[in-house]
Parts: sequence; C-alpha cells; structure tokens
Amino acid sequence: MRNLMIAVLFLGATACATWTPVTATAVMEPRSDSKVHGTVTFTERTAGVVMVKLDLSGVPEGVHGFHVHEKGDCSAPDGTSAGSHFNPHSTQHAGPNDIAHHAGDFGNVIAPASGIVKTELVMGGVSLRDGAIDNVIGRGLILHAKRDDLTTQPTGDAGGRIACGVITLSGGAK
Ligand SMILES: [Cu+2]
Ligand SMILES: [Zn+2]
Repeated sequence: MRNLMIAVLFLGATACATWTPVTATAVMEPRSDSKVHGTVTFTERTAGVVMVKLDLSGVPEGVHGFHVHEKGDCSAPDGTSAGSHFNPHSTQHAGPNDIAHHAGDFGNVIAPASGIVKTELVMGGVSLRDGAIDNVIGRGLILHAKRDDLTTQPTGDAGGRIACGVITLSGGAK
C-alpha cells in the first residue's frame, strides 16, 4: 500500500513539473600532442537523463575512454589539470552500465579510420541542474588515448588525455 502511494505521488509530481530542457557544450581541444577537435553537447530533457552528443575529428582509430573529470581546468598540455574522475558519490571506477560507478564514467567511444566520431550516448546519474550533487557544469570532459577497461581503479587504465573541454551551460537554466 505504501509503495502504491509513493508511486502515485511520483506520477503526480512528474505530470505537474514544467521542465525546460537544459543544454551545455564542451569545446574539445587537443592535448598530449593530439589532433582532436570538436564539440560535445549535453541535453537534459528529463531530470537525471542526459543526452551526450559527440562531434569530433582527428581522433586516432580505436577505442577511447571518455569521462567527466572533477576540474574544469584544461590548462595543462597533457590535460592532467582536470584532475580525477568526477566522483560525487565516492564510488569505484566502472562502466556507465554498472550499478556503482563514478558519475563521470561515460565508458568508451569508438573512432573509425576517418577519425570522425559522431555518436550519441545517454547517461543517467548526471545532471546539468544547479544544486544537483551530480551536476557536471563547470567540470572537465576528457577523451583518453586508450580503451577504458571499466575495471582498473581508479582510472580504467585509459592512458593519456588526448582532448579536454570544460562543460559550459548553453541554455535552459535560469
Ligand atoms: Cu578520464
Ligand atoms: Zn571513473
């Protein structure tokens, strides 16, 4: 009975919410002598579900770890200024589909021989909203040289940082 009550309350809240989509952009710049350029756009239409659209070029063919890092600081030539993976819940490193993972663990992206990566990811457990503990606005977005093995702590052994951008609000928020 209690569960039913909670479900009804939740549905009511969802139906009443007036939700303006929030959008953000990270302009990705090359690091560690790479040639990666492009943009990544974030859209949150439903609370806690963020579409992440990559539009990159110059990416070496292969599989590359992709994460939100805690600091929105891309100043270092090797991208290390962005710090560790964004981890507001103090969990272990894993993949985005694992129940427990860093909020910033976006898994891997695959680059074809053309070096052009146009793909869209759907991420839960992150937000673009002011005041949310898992808000990624102002944090660093990093593309790595190697595959994230989704296991090795605390980085996934994804190697160097070949692109970095700061996630910046671009629309929808007050
Ligand atoms: Cu990373
Ligand atoms: Zn991680």
